[in-house]
Amino acid sequence: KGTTTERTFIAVKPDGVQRGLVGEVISRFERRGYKLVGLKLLVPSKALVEQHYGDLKGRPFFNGLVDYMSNGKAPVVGMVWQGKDVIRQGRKLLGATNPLDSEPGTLRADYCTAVGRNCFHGSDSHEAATTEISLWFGEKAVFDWKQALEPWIAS
Ligand code: DGT
Ligand code: DGI
Repeated sequence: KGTTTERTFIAVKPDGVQRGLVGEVISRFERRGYKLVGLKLLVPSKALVEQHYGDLKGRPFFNGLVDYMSNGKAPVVGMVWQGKDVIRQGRKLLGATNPLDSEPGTLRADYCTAVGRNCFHGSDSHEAATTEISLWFGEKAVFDWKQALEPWIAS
Protein backbone atom coordinates (compact mmCIF):
# COMPACT_ATOMS: atom_id res chain seq x y z
CA LYS A 1 0.00 0.00 0.00
CA GLY A 2 1.16 3.48 -0.79
CA THR A 3 4.01 2.12 -2.85
CA THR A 4 4.86 2.82 -6.45
CA THR A 5 3.44 -0.57 -7.46
CA GLU A 6 -0.08 0.49 -6.48
CA ARG A 7 -2.50 0.34 -9.41
CA THR A 8 -6.03 1.54 -10.09
CA PHE A 9 -8.62 1.06 -12.80
CA ILE A 10 -9.87 4.31 -14.31
CA ALA A 11 -12.51 4.40 -17.06
CA VAL A 12 -13.87 7.11 -19.27
CA LYS A 13 -17.50 6.10 -19.69
CA PRO A 14 -19.46 6.53 -22.95
CA ASP A 15 -20.61 10.04 -22.02
CA GLY A 16 -17.01 11.03 -21.31
CA VAL A 17 -15.87 9.64 -24.64
CA GLN A 18 -18.70 11.51 -26.44
CA ARG A 19 -17.69 14.67 -24.59
CA GLY A 20 -14.10 14.33 -25.82
CA LEU A 21 -12.61 13.93 -22.36
CA VAL A 22 -10.25 10.99 -22.94
CA GLY A 23 -7.21 13.20 -23.45
CA GLU A 24 -8.09 15.39 -20.49
CA VAL A 25 -8.14 12.39 -18.14
CA ILE A 26 -4.86 11.07 -19.46
CA SER A 27 -3.27 14.52 -19.17
CA ARG A 28 -4.32 15.01 -15.56
CA PHE A 29 -2.98 11.64 -14.43
CA GLU A 30 0.22 12.12 -16.44
CA ARG A 31 0.93 15.57 -15.11
CA ARG A 32 0.39 14.30 -11.57
CA GLY A 33 3.27 11.92 -12.26
CA TYR A 34 1.36 8.67 -12.63
CA LYS A 35 2.41 5.94 -15.04
CA LEU A 36 0.01 4.54 -17.64
CA VAL A 37 0.36 0.75 -17.62
CA GLY A 38 -2.86 -0.29 -19.38
CA LEU A 39 -5.07 1.31 -22.02
CA LYS A 40 -7.94 -0.01 -24.16
CA LEU A 41 -11.04 1.11 -26.02
CA LEU A 42 -13.99 -1.25 -26.05
CA VAL A 43 -17.75 -1.67 -25.99
CA PRO A 44 -18.10 -3.80 -22.86
CA SER A 45 -20.57 -6.68 -22.83
CA LYS A 46 -23.63 -6.44 -20.62
CA ALA A 47 -22.16 -9.26 -18.55
CA LEU A 48 -18.92 -7.35 -17.96
CA VAL A 49 -20.77 -4.21 -16.86
CA GLU A 50 -23.12 -6.22 -14.63
CA GLN A 51 -20.12 -7.76 -12.93
CA HIS A 52 -18.33 -4.43 -12.67
CA TYR A 53 -21.37 -2.83 -11.02
CA GLY A 54 -22.38 -5.99 -9.12
CA ASP A 55 -22.76 -3.99 -5.89
CA LEU A 56 -25.46 -1.84 -7.48
CA LYS A 57 -27.66 -4.72 -8.62
CA GLY A 58 -31.24 -4.05 -7.51
CA ARG A 59 -30.85 -0.27 -7.50
CA PRO A 60 -33.49 1.53 -9.61
CA PHE A 61 -30.90 2.91 -12.02
CA PHE A 62 -29.01 -0.38 -12.46
CA ASN A 63 -30.57 -1.50 -15.75
CA GLY A 64 -30.24 1.97 -17.25
CA LEU A 65 -26.62 2.15 -16.14
CA VAL A 66 -25.78 -1.25 -17.64
CA ASP A 67 -27.51 -0.38 -20.91
CA TYR A 68 -25.81 2.98 -21.30
CA MET A 69 -22.39 1.46 -20.60
CA SER A 70 -22.83 -1.48 -22.99
CA ASN A 71 -25.17 -0.38 -25.80
CA GLY A 72 -22.35 0.68 -28.10
CA LYS A 73 -23.56 4.22 -28.82
CA ALA A 74 -20.08 5.12 -27.66
CA PRO A 75 -17.23 2.99 -26.33
CA VAL A 76 -15.55 2.99 -22.95
CA VAL A 77 -11.85 3.77 -22.54
CA GLY A 78 -10.28 1.75 -19.76
CA MET A 79 -6.97 2.63 -18.17
CA VAL A 80 -4.69 1.22 -15.51
CA TRP A 81 -2.60 3.83 -13.71
CA GLN A 82 0.26 3.08 -11.36
CA GLY A 83 1.99 5.11 -8.68
CA LYS A 84 2.04 6.21 -5.06
CA ASP A 85 -1.44 6.26 -3.52
CA VAL A 86 -2.96 6.19 -7.01
CA ILE A 87 -6.24 4.61 -5.84
CA ARG A 88 -7.13 7.40 -3.42
CA GLN A 89 -5.54 10.13 -5.52
CA GLY A 90 -7.37 8.87 -8.60
CA ARG A 91 -10.70 9.21 -6.80
CA LYS A 92 -9.71 12.73 -5.77
CA LEU A 93 -8.81 13.70 -9.32
CA LEU A 94 -12.24 12.46 -10.47
CA GLY A 95 -14.18 14.09 -7.62
CA ALA A 96 -17.23 12.86 -5.73
CA THR A 97 -19.64 10.47 -7.52
CA ASN A 98 -22.42 13.06 -7.55
CA PRO A 99 -21.19 16.18 -9.37
CA LEU A 100 -23.22 18.24 -6.92
CA ASP A 101 -20.71 17.17 -4.26
CA SER A 102 -17.57 17.25 -6.44
CA GLU A 103 -15.01 19.83 -5.38
CA PRO A 104 -14.22 22.53 -7.95
CA GLY A 105 -11.14 21.60 -9.92
CA THR A 106 -11.98 17.91 -10.03
CA LEU A 107 -12.86 16.34 -13.37
CA ARG A 108 -16.50 15.79 -12.46
CA ALA A 109 -16.93 19.32 -11.12
CA ASP A 110 -15.31 20.73 -14.23
CA TYR A 111 -17.30 18.69 -16.75
CA CYS A 112 -20.39 17.01 -15.24
CA THR A 113 -23.75 17.93 -13.71
CA ALA A 114 -25.60 14.60 -13.31
CA VAL A 115 -24.72 11.51 -11.28
CA GLY A 116 -26.06 9.33 -14.11
CA ARG A 117 -23.68 11.08 -16.51
CA ASN A 118 -20.63 11.49 -14.36
CA CYS A 119 -18.31 10.50 -17.23
CA PHE A 120 -15.66 8.59 -15.27
CA HIS A 121 -15.05 5.63 -13.02
CA GLY A 122 -12.25 5.01 -10.55
CA SER A 123 -11.63 2.04 -8.25
CA ASP A 124 -12.55 2.88 -4.66
CA SER A 125 -10.29 0.42 -2.76
CA HIS A 126 -7.35 -1.93 -3.19
CA GLU A 127 -9.75 -4.86 -3.41
CA ALA A 128 -11.88 -3.16 -6.08
CA ALA A 129 -8.78 -2.15 -8.05
CA THR A 130 -7.50 -5.74 -8.16
CA THR A 131 -10.90 -7.11 -9.17
CA GLU A 132 -11.56 -4.44 -11.77
CA ILE A 133 -8.12 -4.64 -13.39
CA SER A 134 -8.48 -8.39 -13.83
CA LEU A 135 -12.07 -8.00 -15.07
CA TRP A 136 -11.32 -5.31 -17.66
CA PHE A 137 -7.73 -6.15 -18.57
CA GLY A 138 -6.29 -9.39 -17.21
CA GLU A 139 -2.64 -9.43 -16.14
CA LYS A 140 -1.25 -9.84 -19.65
CA ALA A 141 -2.76 -6.62 -20.97
CA VAL A 142 -1.12 -4.55 -18.24
CA PHE A 143 2.43 -3.56 -19.05
CA ASP A 144 4.82 -2.27 -16.42
CA TRP A 145 7.69 -0.18 -17.71
CA LYS A 146 10.53 1.81 -16.19
CA GLN A 147 9.50 5.42 -15.84
CA ALA A 148 12.71 7.43 -16.04
CA LEU A 149 11.35 10.23 -13.84
CA GLU A 150 10.03 7.91 -11.12
CA PRO A 151 12.75 8.69 -8.54
CA TRP A 152 12.02 12.39 -9.07
CA ILE A 153 8.28 11.92 -8.51
CA ALA A 154 8.14 9.65 -5.45
CA SER A 155 10.68 8.18 -3.09
P1 DGT B 1 -30.10 8.07 -16.29
O1 DGT B 1 -29.45 6.82 -15.77
O2 DGT B 1 -29.20 9.27 -16.21
O3 DGT B 1 -30.68 7.87 -17.65
O4 DGT B 1 -31.24 8.41 -15.25
P2 DGT B 1 -32.83 8.48 -15.44
O5 DGT B 1 -33.27 9.83 -15.04
O6 DGT B 1 -33.25 8.00 -16.78
O7 DGT B 1 -33.46 7.50 -14.38
P3 DGT B 1 -32.85 6.35 -13.49
O8 DGT B 1 -31.41 6.55 -13.28
O9 DGT B 1 -33.70 6.22 -12.30
O10 DGT B 1 -33.08 5.10 -14.39
C1 DGT B 1 -32.26 4.82 -15.46
C2 DGT B 1 -32.90 3.80 -16.33
O11 DGT B 1 -33.13 2.61 -15.61
C3 DGT B 1 -34.23 4.27 -16.88
O12 DGT B 1 -34.07 4.56 -18.27
C4 DGT B 1 -35.16 3.13 -16.70
C5 DGT B 1 -34.40 2.09 -15.92
N1 DGT B 1 -35.06 1.74 -14.68
C6 DGT B 1 -35.25 2.53 -13.59
N2 DGT B 1 -35.86 1.87 -12.63
C7 DGT B 1 -36.06 0.61 -13.11
C8 DGT B 1 -36.65 -0.58 -12.59
O13 DGT B 1 -37.10 -0.63 -11.45
N3 DGT B 1 -36.65 -1.66 -13.42
C9 DGT B 1 -36.13 -1.67 -14.65
N4 DGT B 1 -36.18 -2.78 -15.41
N5 DGT B 1 -35.58 -0.58 -15.17
C10 DGT B 1 -35.54 0.53 -14.41
O1 DGI C 1 -17.75 4.35 -7.60
P1 DGI C 1 -18.58 5.55 -7.98
O2 DGI C 1 -18.83 5.66 -9.45
O3 DGI C 1 -18.04 6.83 -7.44
O4 DGI C 1 -19.98 5.38 -7.20
P2 DGI C 1 -21.04 4.16 -7.11
O5 DGI C 1 -20.35 2.85 -7.15
O6 DGI C 1 -21.92 4.46 -5.96
O7 DGI C 1 -21.91 4.34 -8.41
C1 DGI C 1 -21.47 3.83 -9.62
C2 DGI C 1 -22.12 4.56 -10.74
O8 DGI C 1 -23.53 4.41 -10.72
C3 DGI C 1 -21.90 6.05 -10.72
O9 DGI C 1 -20.67 6.43 -11.30
C4 DGI C 1 -23.08 6.57 -11.49
C5 DGI C 1 -24.15 5.59 -11.17
N1 DGI C 1 -25.02 6.08 -10.12
C6 DGI C 1 -24.80 6.10 -8.78
N2 DGI C 1 -25.84 6.61 -8.12
C7 DGI C 1 -26.74 6.93 -9.06
C8 DGI C 1 -26.22 6.59 -10.33
N3 DGI C 1 -26.89 6.77 -11.49
C9 DGI C 1 -28.10 7.31 -11.40
N4 DGI C 1 -28.77 7.51 -12.55
N5 DGI C 1 -28.69 7.66 -10.23
C10 DGI C 1 -28.06 7.49 -9.02
O10 DGI C 1 -28.60 7.81 -7.97
